[in-house]
Amino acid sequence: MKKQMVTTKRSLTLETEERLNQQILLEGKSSAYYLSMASWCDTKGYSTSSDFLYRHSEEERQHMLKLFGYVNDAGGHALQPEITGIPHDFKSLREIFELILEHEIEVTKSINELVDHCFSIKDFTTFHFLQWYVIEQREEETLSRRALELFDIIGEDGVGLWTIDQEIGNLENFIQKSGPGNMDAPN
Ligand code: OFO
Repeated sequence: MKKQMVTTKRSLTLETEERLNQQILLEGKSSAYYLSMASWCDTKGYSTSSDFLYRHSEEERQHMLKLFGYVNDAGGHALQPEITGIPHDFKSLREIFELILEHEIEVTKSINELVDHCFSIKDFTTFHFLQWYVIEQREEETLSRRALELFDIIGEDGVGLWTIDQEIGNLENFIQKSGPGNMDAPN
């Protein structure tokens, strides 16, 4: 039997609900991925990167919960995602930030497709809700790009890796202060 697209009691379509649940899965994966990376850094003595990634993992969980709230408030059902296949071993600190950038680009694509879908079916409420994620993705990509630049600028020899690890701790401040897309930034 064909699924009803819009119930009489809500405007969120079943397709949009399904897509939002896919995004929930992706945010949950981000959280698990960064938690695994944080733990790896912890065992290797990269304590600043580890703290940064533990915080980042928690932020991703909040991104997921924000979607839970939206879907359920809109009359849908947010589903606890099944998360598997998270790696536990990494080659280097640099590889971690390369993987983060790659992953965040995937997340950006997914958000863009979701936004595009909402626009095409004139679901402007969800479209509006998703703008927060659009801005967030720009910041997340910038953050990982800045992290990778540290490896090129500082170099990994001698105390290089130690210095890079320290500098990773300052990245969030840098993004908050200097991001031109930071809508909350004072003029
Ligand atoms: Fe949720 O921003 Fe990264 O994945």
